[in-house]
Amino acid sequence: MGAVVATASLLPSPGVPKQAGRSRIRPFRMRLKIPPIARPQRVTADYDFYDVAVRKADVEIVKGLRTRVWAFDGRFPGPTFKVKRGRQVVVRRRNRLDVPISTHLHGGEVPWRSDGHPSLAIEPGEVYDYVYPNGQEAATLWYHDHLCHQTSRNNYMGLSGLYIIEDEDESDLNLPKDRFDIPLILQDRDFRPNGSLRFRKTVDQLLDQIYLVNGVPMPYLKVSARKYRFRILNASHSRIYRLALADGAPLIQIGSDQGLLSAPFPTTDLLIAPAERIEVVVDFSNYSVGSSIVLEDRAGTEVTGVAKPVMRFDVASVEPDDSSLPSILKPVEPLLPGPGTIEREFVLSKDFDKNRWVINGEAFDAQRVDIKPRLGDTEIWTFRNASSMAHPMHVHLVRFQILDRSDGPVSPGELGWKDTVRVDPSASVRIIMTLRGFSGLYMYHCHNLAHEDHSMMGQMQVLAAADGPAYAGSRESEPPGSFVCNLPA
Ligand SMILES: [Cu+2]
Repeated sequence: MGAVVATASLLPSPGVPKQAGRSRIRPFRMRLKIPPIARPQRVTADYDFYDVAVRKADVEIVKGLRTRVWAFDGRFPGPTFKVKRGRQVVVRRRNRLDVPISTHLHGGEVPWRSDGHPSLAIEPGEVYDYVYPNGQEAATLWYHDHLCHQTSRNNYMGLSGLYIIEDEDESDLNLPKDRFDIPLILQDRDFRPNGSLRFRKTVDQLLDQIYLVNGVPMPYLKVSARKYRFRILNASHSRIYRLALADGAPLIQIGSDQGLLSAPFPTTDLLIAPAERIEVVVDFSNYSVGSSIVLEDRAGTEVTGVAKPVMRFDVASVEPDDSSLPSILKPVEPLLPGPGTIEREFVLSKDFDKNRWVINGEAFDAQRVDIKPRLGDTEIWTFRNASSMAHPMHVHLVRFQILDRSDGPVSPGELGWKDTVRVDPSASVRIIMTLRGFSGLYMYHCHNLAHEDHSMMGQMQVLAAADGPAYAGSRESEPPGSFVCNLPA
């Protein structure tokens, strides 16, 4: 069965069957779409209320074909939430699909019952209200499906979108905003000749050759000769991109997973693993109207010798630019270990006998609590990769800083607050965090979705602080024994 892919010269894809028939997907034929901003259905004194149907929809991804997706509000990707720090939000999600779902707010400091626990499924026909306090600093978060053992499929089918928290510290900086502040959601996909998504179940990785940005294959974007802010999210299953502008111009990184860096970091080489976010400013004022700049993926070029196009910026006009790029963004105070710092080690490996991925030898079990960190405590976690694949490790609830990598220095672009960290093959990474927010059941796991499903995930029961609830909304969770996490038939 031949997939609908572009010509081999444009998209080198060793091992992938050539298309049977006319190529429908070529780079730079379709315009970048911007996901719509979600609108609250009701605004009360205490919170904004959103009502979102999760349903099937037929959308045009490949020109001239309809693709059936599972989508928030029928959108692929889902609508972008733009919320203010300190303003509580309730999102009601109505499951109109034929399968259970569970929605995680990735990077969100939220009560555990709103965290999308893989066992807290919304069954078909059911409704669930997620409460998002938005007490944290400005950051580009995202929401996506987190259903037990089906996260990979549910995400592939379309269940993800952006969730942006804004605050005054950030808006005071006068970075490029509004139509000059653009999300770029990266996903790779494959399609059957009829346009349907070609999901495959796998334990190791799912890499596809068609790059989508905001659900459009290798699009173009008309820009003005001025500064832009791009919020890049890697929402792919397994793919790690190495992004660069083809002409070697700098991408100026200003933020990572959990908000702004201390200072801008100009680079020509942006490594972004699944679930990570990188924010950049690109200044097109050095280009004349009529010029084009390709954003490309240089991962694997050592082998193929050919970079793959991601999208193209077409400089189409000149516009005034009153935005700023300050040399100091937002100081990130380093977290320091103290006498009471707790240390934990997580060995990441494959259990070849059972053909699954494990943490400290254990596959995920919803009935088992793996660790019990306490609110207010500072902890250092070592992720030791005892395998030959990279693992982007994500910790729910907390934000952390990267202390060191065994295989080289920590990039300046990784020195901000993070919630996901790439752990390279056979290497170790140490992270440091202070538990804050809410007590309850939260997950930590690999964000290669094939690994997450099979079954590189652990469960932590975050305990209330020793001197009582330190944060509003804190409460002990119910014991995990009340959960089921059925393996799919
Ligand atoms: Cu992994």
